[in-house]
Amino acid sequence: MSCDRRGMNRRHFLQSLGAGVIAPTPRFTAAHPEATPADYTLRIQPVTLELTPKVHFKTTGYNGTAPGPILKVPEGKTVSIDVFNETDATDIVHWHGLEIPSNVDGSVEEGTPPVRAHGSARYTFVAKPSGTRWYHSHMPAGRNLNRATYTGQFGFFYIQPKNEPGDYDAEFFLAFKEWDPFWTTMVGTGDSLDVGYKRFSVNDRSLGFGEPIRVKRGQRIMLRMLNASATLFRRIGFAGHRFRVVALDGNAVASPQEVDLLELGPAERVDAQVTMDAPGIWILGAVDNHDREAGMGIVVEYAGQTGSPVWRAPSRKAWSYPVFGTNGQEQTADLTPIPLVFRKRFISSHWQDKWTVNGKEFPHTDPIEVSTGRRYRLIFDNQSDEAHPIHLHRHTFELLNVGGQPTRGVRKDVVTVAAKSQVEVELLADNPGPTLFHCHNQMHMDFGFMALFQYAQNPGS
Ligand SMILES: [Cu+2]
Repeated sequence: MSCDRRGMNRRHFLQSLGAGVIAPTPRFTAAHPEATPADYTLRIQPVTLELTPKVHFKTTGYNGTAPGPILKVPEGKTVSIDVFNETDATDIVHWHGLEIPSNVDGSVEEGTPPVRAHGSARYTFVAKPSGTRWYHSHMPAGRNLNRATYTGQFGFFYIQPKNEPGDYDAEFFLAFKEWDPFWTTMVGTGDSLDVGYKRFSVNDRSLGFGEPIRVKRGQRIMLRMLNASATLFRRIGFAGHRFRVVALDGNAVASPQEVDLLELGPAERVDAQVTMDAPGIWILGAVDNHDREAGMGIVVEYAGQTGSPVWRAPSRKAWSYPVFGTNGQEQTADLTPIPLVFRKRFISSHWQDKWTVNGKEFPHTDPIEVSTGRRYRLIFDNQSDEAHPIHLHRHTFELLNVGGQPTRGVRKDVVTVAAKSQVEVELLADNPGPTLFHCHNQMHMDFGFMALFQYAQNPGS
């Protein structure tokens, strides 16, 4: 993890001793005489959630809560985070959307050491780039629905830009999450296994049971939203209001637009401003009636207003990334193409499907080789009949073409590739080190949908 010596010190070493847990990795044994405590501590712990009053539900989270604490760090700051694993299973924390070295990124596939059961680790890195990032467990779950992103192990990691525009009166962090997963079969051909959920929430409360978002007429609010689902796409509306989308996956978009409806694949983020100009008591939540009524929503309450919260379905249901970009006519001839073909392999009914990248399942997928400083056109060719949230670690890519529509100016780290369609993105290979590439659907990544980008060794470097 932290090979950076700023992260190793005697006080931390002693703290580790005091807690009776020392990860047997070199960073803890090379103690320094000068001590500094970590900036943050995350404790992986069992948590009991009360999404609705007096109904208790057990999962795993950070620091006794789920979501975990919101980490707010200025861009460019060197941040140290101690992770104590107080569970009986190995885990790891991934810093999603940060451009940091492989050995602290939080992926064992890239070479980050895992955090053993009852062990600890310190992660030290420079927080960048600015924007709405997040952190979450990055273990395989396989058939165990009490692991990884099926649990409450997630939280916001907001990296404050050096010059925060600040043209809003209040900001709110909203994570959309399903709980209590169970195995079911997929509607459609084959009866393959799929995951269903019994409970739904925004942050740690179901609709109607948490504190409302309290606003005043005339305010402008900033909503920083995350789909923390392990497997599900999410459509979100805000009765009586429109979202002005200003950033996707934390990155400012070229053309901010007002929309009625947001769509977020697993791990995607949307930052949207809303002008509070419709006094009342409203619901912001899932467009899907079942999931919203089962808890995926939050009440927005104007000062001085009373009554029951009102839901109205968005009038227009379209969502498309290029709306937030430019026409994308810039020269792209110097990009080296890398085709990545995604296919499903049906195994049998009541069994998980397997997934292939260029014909092979992880860990047998071929490494994708890139060279430092070069630009690539990644061609995500989804030949399956399901949409996939495609994620690349440690890098931000720019959308070039979405289902035949050229664009520029939308930069992301997860992109939803619709069924039987293609998305092309530009990647600048500027962060050497093993880099994980995968579908962010936990079940898909666990059953083959993963590959590793490798940087070529440059002669003389
Ligand atoms: Cu997928």
